[in-house]
Amino acid sequence: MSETTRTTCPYCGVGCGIIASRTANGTVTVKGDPGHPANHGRLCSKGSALGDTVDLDGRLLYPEVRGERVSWDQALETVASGFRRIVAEHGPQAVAFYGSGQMLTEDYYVSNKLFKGFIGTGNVDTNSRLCMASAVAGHKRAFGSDIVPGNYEDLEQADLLIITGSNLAWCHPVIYQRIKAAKARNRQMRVVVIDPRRTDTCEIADLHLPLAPGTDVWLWNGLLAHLSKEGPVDYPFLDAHTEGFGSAVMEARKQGSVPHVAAQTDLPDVDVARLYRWFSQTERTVTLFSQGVNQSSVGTDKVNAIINCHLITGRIGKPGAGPFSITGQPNAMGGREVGGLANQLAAHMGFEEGDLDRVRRFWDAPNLVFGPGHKAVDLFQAMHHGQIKAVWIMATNPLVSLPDADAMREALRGCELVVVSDAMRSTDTTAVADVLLPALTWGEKDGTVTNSERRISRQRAFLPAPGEARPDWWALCRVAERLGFGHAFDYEHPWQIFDEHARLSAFENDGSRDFDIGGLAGLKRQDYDALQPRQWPVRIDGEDTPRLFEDGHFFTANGRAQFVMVEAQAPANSPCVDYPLVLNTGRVRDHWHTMTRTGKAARLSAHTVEPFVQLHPADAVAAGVANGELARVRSRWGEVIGRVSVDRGQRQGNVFVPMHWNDQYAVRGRVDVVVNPVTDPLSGEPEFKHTPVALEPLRPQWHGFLLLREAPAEHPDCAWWAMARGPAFIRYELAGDESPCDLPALAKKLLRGQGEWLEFADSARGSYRAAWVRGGRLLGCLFMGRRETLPERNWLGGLFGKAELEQAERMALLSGRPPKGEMDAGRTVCSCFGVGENTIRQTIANGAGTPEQVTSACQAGGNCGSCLPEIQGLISTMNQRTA
Ligand SMILES: Nc1nc2c(c(=O)[nH]1)N[C@H]1C(S)=C(S)[C@@H](COP(=O)(O)OP(=O)(O)OC[C@H]3O[C@@H](n4cnc5c(=O)[nH]c(N)nc54)[C@H](O)[C@@H]3O)O[C@H]1N2
Ligand SMILES: Nc1nc2c(c(=O)[nH]1)N[C@H]1C(S)=C(S)[C@@H](COP(=O)(O)OP(=O)(O)OC[C@H]3O[C@@H](n4cnc5c(=O)[nH]c(N)nc54)[C@H](O)[C@@H]3O)O[C@H]1N2
Ligand code: SF4
Ligand SMILES: [Mo]
Repeated sequence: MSETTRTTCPYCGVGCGIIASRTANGTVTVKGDPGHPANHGRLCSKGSALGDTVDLDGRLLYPEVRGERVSWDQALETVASGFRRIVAEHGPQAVAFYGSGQMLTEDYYVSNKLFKGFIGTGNVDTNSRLCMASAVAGHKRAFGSDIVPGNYEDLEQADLLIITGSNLAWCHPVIYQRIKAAKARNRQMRVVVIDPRRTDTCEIADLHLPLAPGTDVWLWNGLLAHLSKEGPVDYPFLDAHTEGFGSAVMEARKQGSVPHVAAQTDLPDVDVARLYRWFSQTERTVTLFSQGVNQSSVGTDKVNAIINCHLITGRIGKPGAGPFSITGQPNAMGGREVGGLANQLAAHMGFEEGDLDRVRRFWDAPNLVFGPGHKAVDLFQAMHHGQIKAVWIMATNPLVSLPDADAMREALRGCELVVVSDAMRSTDTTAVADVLLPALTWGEKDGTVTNSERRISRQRAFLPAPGEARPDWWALCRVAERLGFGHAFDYEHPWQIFDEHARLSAFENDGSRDFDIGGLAGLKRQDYDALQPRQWPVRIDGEDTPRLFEDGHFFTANGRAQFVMVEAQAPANSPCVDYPLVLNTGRVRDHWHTMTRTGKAARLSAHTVEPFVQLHPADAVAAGVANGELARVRSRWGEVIGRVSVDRGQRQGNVFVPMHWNDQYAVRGRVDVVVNPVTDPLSGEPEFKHTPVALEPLRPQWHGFLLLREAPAEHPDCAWWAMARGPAFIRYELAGDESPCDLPALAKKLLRGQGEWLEFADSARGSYRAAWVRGGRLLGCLFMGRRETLPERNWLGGLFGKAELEQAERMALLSGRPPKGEMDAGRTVCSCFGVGENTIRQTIANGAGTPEQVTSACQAGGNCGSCLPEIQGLISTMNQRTA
């Protein structure tokens, strides 16, 4: 017997509905909810593997103060008395809250109310500053409020879909699949991808524009100028519903014509012209954008340059037309709704006197803050300067995710009181906390989240609360109580918090504010528990709003959308002689952010096992690095180490390093140590995609890998390692500077323990191999050598799944190769069925010419489909070679 619960995926902003089942023995399985409008039953690789991530391994289960386990009472008292003292001595601006788009709306609401309304500090910001802030600022400039006007169906109904600064295939895979299916249905549909890199998303592109990084405004201004001359211009819409057309177009025309734009963006003239022609010709055009647009020192301008082109053509608020900011985190949208950003108050209200007065009355807030506080990067810099002395961090890991991350670590170390609410015991951030508060996480917590298309869905608990972990709202309310504000925080269930939030959104609103969910106020507890996905605004009439601006009404003072005059500018820091390359950072398909959840799942970890540095072949030659070597990427701020991956899809002059690795998973794997702490002047969003860097080879004396059945108490003691979990083993990639002749001694140190040793040393070649077997079971194996070329790991890893090794396997063990001359499956491509790249290549070589044929031959791609773009990529490259 198993119980099933409908809930929502905790990863990306697609917000897929999930049906989770839990059997009596505690095993959790998940499947896509066919009834949820975001995914209609689909899930991607990360969502499908959720069941593998809910174990309690590594969880923070009890409160701690300075490393000692304490009772909740003691922990809460430490937090409350610390905040009370610092506010008394230095005023409320000396304390801060730093939250996350992974908090539920109810948690977020309470944190904002407590800090802005009762403690009285404006220093409440969130990791959404690192993510959505430029979209928010761009929306506000153009629409007068932070609105994504369209919905997912618009993406399917478009005849031209421009995907810019987004690797949708990896980061929003279910939306990518919906678009791919729509394209298969609608032969007219065209997809353009604008991204300096050739990503898997390009597999559905009719045109890929690998523009020079940071040059988006040139491209869009050029388009605006083109449209203003060649049309179409929607004059009736311009006249009735917009303002600022003339100056925006004048500025854009300074950009010059196609050849000038092409030169600035380093794109072929014909491709720029093609984009402009398609845009001109296609009424149903959607522009979907993400972090390649937002995370930039000119991010807000990029957003408005895009929106300008939709305004001039009147392509907004219509089916299949509009700008579409796709949300990163599951609840970045909900956080914006409650006022989680330092420059918002609550319920999409700002700091104008009317809003302040309204919120003050509604909350009966004694200490309502009067104006905006520090934005994320500034907030940590204010800690560094001693202006902020206490901070409560919730559901985010800033020492991995903020730029200039080592300086941020110093900032936290210098803080008098650092409180961290997390679900995991050991993260880079919990390592510097004074107080640790154990939080419930996905599967255990209960509340709501809002996805990219403004759809509010319930996350429901289906697992018991482990240890002493508690909901985040609960911890906030208990501290509020101790600070003397108990009467305003006496909630017993998230349902009451949601109700208050809904009432505030409708309070004295009368259509003046976009965010209004008054129709969801006054729900009974059972109605809240049963709440179906709803798309805001849901005003008092109770109707959902799939699309906004259909009536041409915007939320600016005069109701008109604003064209914004944007001047094209280069990013803040340019490459130079010492730092000749541009560092771009982002995501891989199967990891989520700082890996605290996905790092637990073997099938997700198998896709990319170590941090990498991807670069163009010409840059590899110039830097003197070869594919598969280790390299160091340095900037003025710090350095990171990764495995070199030479790839023609990378623009020359650019290197890409993933954001995920951190001190828990690798030595010097945190790329944000290298990233410049430059931010967009309007949105405060960091420039994660553009840091000048230098690259150099790292030439350790030896390379190796270690597979162990049990996780060791400590990470290996060698110069470099990166760790990944396998199905029944832990994998370490290793490198060190000891002389190869010391390898046997070093191996003994790494493979501590008893059992039967099998070993093979070839001192002439400087290589060493050992395995450690007990009772016929493989406990560990270690391969070391002068070069990176070591056996593949898959077959060896598979031996850990065996109760007893066969004689032939034992014999073959130290060769690292399957005994009967079989092939090692290679790096995992399909994480659902564990199908490796070598197997897929073999299948293609045997005649499979389409992803469907690959699936039917070897299963790869047959479940969630997240690997289909990669399979298509393998087919294309292999066909190119044979052609
Ligand atoms: N697998 C996975 N999925 C995720 C996440 C995850 O951690 N893992 N995180 C979620 C979150 S919070 C977010 S915010 C989203 C992010 O989703 P995306 O924004 O799609 O992901 P990124 O990899 O950060 O970057 C997107 C692309 O921007 C490109 N880019 C860089 N510079 C420029 C430029 O100057 N102009 C243009 N046009 N493009 C540029 C990069 O090459 C990159 O391919 O993903 C969400 N989904
Ligand atoms: N270089 C570079 N850096 C980036 C980016 C980039 O593209 N490049 N992208 C930026 C973006 S868009 C984002 S969104 C950020 C993301 O960066 P972070 O928010 O720092 O990353 P996460 O790993 O998602 O951190 C979530 C933390 O919350 C914990 N947690 C999980 N569930 C709960 C819960 O219910 N309650 C509590 N209290 N804790 C919980 C997890 O264990 C984890 O420690 O990174 C940013 N940093
Ligand atoms: S696309 Fe994948 S990660 Fe995003 S919500 Fe859906 S299942 Fe979760
Ligand atoms: Mo994000």
